[in-house]
Amino acid sequence: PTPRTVLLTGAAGIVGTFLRQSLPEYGYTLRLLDAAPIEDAPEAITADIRDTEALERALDGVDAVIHLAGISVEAPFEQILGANIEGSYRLYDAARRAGVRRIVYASSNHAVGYTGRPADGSAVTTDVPLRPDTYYGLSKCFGESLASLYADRHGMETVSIRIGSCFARPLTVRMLSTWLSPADCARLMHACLTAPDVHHTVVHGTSANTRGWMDLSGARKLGYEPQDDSEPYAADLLAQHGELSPEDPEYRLLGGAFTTSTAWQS
Ligand code: 15L
Repeated sequence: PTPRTVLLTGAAGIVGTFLRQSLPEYGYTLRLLDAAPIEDAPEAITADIRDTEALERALDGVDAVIHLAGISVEAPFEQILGANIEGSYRLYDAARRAGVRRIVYASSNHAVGYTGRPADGSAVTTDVPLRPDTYYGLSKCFGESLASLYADRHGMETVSIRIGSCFARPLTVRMLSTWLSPADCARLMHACLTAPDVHHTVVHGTSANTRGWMDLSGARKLGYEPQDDSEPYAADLLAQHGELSPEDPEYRLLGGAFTTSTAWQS
């Protein structure tokens, strides 16, 4: 059965804001939770993702969860540990106790950020070894494993999406390959919420980019049909920045500049 009421954690973030706008058109009623208040949604629950009482309230009567909450870039380990690792555990366990069947998790390309671009021009599949490029990426590996555990142990239906780059438009030359348009993000979430026979699965989340190298067959199997392509943005971005050199991590490695990020030292 199609879930009707969906809890969106991290509803104030970039992806959360896109989905707050797009998902109601698919017929969903959204419950919103974020650590930060949401100005145009006074009904949203403002709470830390580790606050189990707030999670119980947020999950009451919910059919499915889209779990976006957490730090979305590299940060010192202690911060990642709290918001992303403990936070995801608290969310999954509260969802289990509340009897929620399905969780769709915003994982990231950074769980496998050190994966190299295939020399033969083929696409990277979702069964490559985990190669996190940051503590942030490491927390996404944890989230995917948590989803696997809760599917095997508790029979929950879990989909982890290794999202490329979800912004209104691609912002860098690398993102011509990794872009997930806001409209395709909604299409993908809808597919992940409604696909039958889900146990635990990991899929990629990008648009149908001409320059893409993240294999979308898993997402397509769930019913995702991307409609957008970053190519119309290519001429402008290339005029501004030029083509990437093959030695540049932005070209060579899936995680791009995250592979050289030193934000964890701050
Ligand atoms: C991510 O996982 C980040 O949340 C986002 O800020 C982008 O940087 C994206 O990956 C990306 O790889 O472009």
